[in-house]
This record gives sequence, structure tokens and C-alpha cells, in this order.
Amino acid sequence: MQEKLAKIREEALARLNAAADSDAINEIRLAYLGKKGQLTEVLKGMRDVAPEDRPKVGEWVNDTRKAIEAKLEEVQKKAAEKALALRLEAETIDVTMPAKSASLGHPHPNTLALKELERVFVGMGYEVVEGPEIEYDYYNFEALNIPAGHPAKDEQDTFYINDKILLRTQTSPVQVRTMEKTKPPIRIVAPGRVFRSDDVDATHSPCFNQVEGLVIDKHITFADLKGTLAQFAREMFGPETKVKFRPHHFPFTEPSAEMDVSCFKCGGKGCRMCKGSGWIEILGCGMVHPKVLRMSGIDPEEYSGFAFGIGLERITLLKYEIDDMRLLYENDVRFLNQF
Ligand code: 2U9
Repeated sequence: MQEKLAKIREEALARLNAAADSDAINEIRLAYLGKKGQLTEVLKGMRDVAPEDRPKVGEWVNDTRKAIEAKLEEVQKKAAEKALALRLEAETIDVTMPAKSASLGHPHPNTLALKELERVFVGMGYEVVEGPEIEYDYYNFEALNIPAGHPAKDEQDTFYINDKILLRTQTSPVQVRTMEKTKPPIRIVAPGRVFRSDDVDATHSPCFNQVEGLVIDKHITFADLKGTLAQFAREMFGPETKVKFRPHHFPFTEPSAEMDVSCFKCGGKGCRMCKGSGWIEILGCGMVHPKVLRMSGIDPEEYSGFAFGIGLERITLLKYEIDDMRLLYENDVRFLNQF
């Protein structure tokens, strides 16, 4: 019996020493200590041992079990350490690998031009005001001295929602609303989207952005208009920029003008940018029509003012030397990323 136990012990320890992983170790545990394990079988055979020998044999079996259990514990610990070491090696993070780049996006060129424009006017004490894109016919046309039947109200140029409501064709209604609510002095710029039933081409879009300005106070004259807009041109296009006013007509201003700036590309000599003329048209402007003031509750005998309107896309195209307005709306990031 002692020999048999010694053999079991020797064999079990040898197998455990050679076991590759915890699965193999478990298998060996079952083979010796399990219900049908070799040592368990020996214990079952105790009934055939003479009663006086049983304590002795019992002790041998116990010693064998303890030896196997101690070895089991030892190799199991080693196997766990080895498994952990393998896992740590496999899961090592290479901190020198380049990180995944997060694409962050940046302002649209129109936004960049608008921020620049707002900076100039806010610097001169103007407030930036916004208003609804869906407007009453009254604010978009009537209050601006464009009565029913006026060619500017032509069905083809305007997106009507019903008889009285439309998509604004200019941001002027924002100024009208401000005049109704505020006692002069008023100094505001109103940027925003406007809508006209235009066909798309390199310089037209049914939806574009305007920045309109309005100043109302006592004793405002055309000299204030000229000085303000000349300063705007110098800040926007460079300190050498010259301005030129050409007479024009708008229903809401009288007198009215269009302002050109000397070409900032060639300095006025004539180039592709200014189509050889040395001048570039930038905005429309004029002294607010007395009828427009009166309709919004401002007494033209006491107050006067000037207004101007700038097509934002036109400024953006000039500033970034882009030759087709459609590029601004196509949202091709390869194009937009350049600015
Ligand atoms: C009020 C009174 C007067 C706004 C003005 C213009 C001249 C003008 C165009 C520029 C290019 C429109 O985007 S564009 O096509 N605008 O030329 N706008 S004066 O005059 C106003 C506005 C509000 C109460």
C-alpha cells in the first residue's frame, strides 16, 4: 500500500510539474482527488484494510493528499502569474502611437467676413441686432416706402407665404422694428439671411446674407454717412483704401448712392479683380427717406439718419478672392478648409 501511494504521489507531482496551464492542472486534480480520482479510490479500499492497520494507512493517504494539494496550490499560483504576465504583454499600450485626430471644423468664410465687419461697426459704437426671416409684407415693403404695385414687390422676386407674410427680401425690416421700439439715437447693424426668387449663378443665390446699417440722431448728414463708410472701407480693405460715391436710387433713402472702393489688389491701376476699372462696388447707401422715418414714428423735422446695405457674400468673395458664390454653399470641406 505504501508503495502504491508513493507511486501515486510521484506520478501526480511529476504531472503537475509539467502542467502547462490551469485547465491541465484542474484535469490532474480530478484524476487524483476527484470523486473517481486515484487517491479517492484508495480511500474507498480502506474497508479491505485490517482494522489495526487503518490509522497508519489513513495517515499515509493523508500525507499523500497533502503533498498533492500543496503542489497543486504551488503550480496553480505559477500558472496564474504566467497568465497575467502574458495578458499584460498582449495588452501593452504603445503611448508613442499617433493619436486619432479629431476633426474640429472652423468658421465658414462668410462668418469670418461677418465677424470682421461687425468688429468694425461695434468699434464705432453700433449694436448688432437680428430679426425674423419670415416677415410681414408691411415691414419688408410698406414701411420702407415700397407700396403695393411697386416693381420691387414683383411676385417673381419674392417668396410669399400668403398675402401678408413672406420670406424677407432684405434685413431692413429689422431696422424698421427697431425704429418703432427705440427712441433715437439709434446706431445698429442688422446681419442675416434674405430670400429672393433668383436663379443660381456665380453671383446670385435665392438665399444670401445682408448686413444693413442704420444711424438716426439729431443733425445726421450725408457727411456722417461718407465719413463712417470711408472709415469702414479703410478698416476692412486697408488704410490706403479710397472711396467713391455714385448717385443711385432706392425707395427708402433720398438721396441714395452706391459706394465703390479703390481696388485693394492693384491699388487702383486696374486688374482682373476690378475688371480693369481700379474700383470695386461694395455697398448701397443713402439718407433715410423722411416718409420712412415718419411711418415708424420718428419726426423727420427733429431727426435725420443714414442707412446702408452690404451683400455679405460679395465681401467674402472679394476678401478671399473666390470667383464663384456657389462654392460658399456647396459645403465641400476641401474648399472650406482653406480659410
Ligand atoms: C431703413 C431705412 C433704409 C438700407 C439700404 C441699401 C442701400 C442697398 C443692397 C446692397 C447689396 C442690397 O444685398 S444687396 O443686394 N442694399 O443698397 N440698403 S440703403 O436702407 C434702409 C434700411 C432700413 C429703415
